[in-house]
Amino acid sequence: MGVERTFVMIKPDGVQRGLVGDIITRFERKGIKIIAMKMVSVSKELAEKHYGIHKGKPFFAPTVKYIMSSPVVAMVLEGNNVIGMVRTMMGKTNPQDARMGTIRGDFGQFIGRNIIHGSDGSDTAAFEINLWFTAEELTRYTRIDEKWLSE
Ligand code: IDP
Ligand code: MG
Repeated sequence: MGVERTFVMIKPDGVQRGLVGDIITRFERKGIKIIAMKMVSVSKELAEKHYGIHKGKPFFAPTVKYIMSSPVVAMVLEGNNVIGMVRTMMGKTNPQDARMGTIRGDFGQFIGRNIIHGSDGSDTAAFEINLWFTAEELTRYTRIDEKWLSE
């Protein structure tokens, strides 16, 4: 709990299918703050580092290829308990198992095309934010609705 940061990536299928606006709108309306955002054409080196934890698994190479297949939107989100909240908003890894109302549940059909990535814990969030962004790219500001979000 407390204020956290998480790394989120709208994957190539999310960009190609025109879902960027809808996905970002969900985070904005939840009151989650975007502190960094950019489009990235992902290199093999970056893709393999990002998915390094899955090296050796059968889906490693296809997932690296998928993430390099078209630009992605990379962002850093900040807020209370934001790591878990984003995972809840994303839904389960396999869109077939993800509940309706979640991003993967509403928009996806296949585990290998599941639209969005979000860090799964505080250690991976720190690793991924550092991998994708420089310190200068992380902005600091107060949203005007912040005082209305908490008791
Ligand atoms: P997560 O994205 O929900 O954290 P992970 O198990 O960390 O799920 O897997 C990372 C990514 O690898 C998934 O989001 C998906 O793109 C891909 N992936 C995982 N398992 C499979 C699979 O069985 N087939 C195809 N792709 C998979
Ligand atoms: Mg994961």
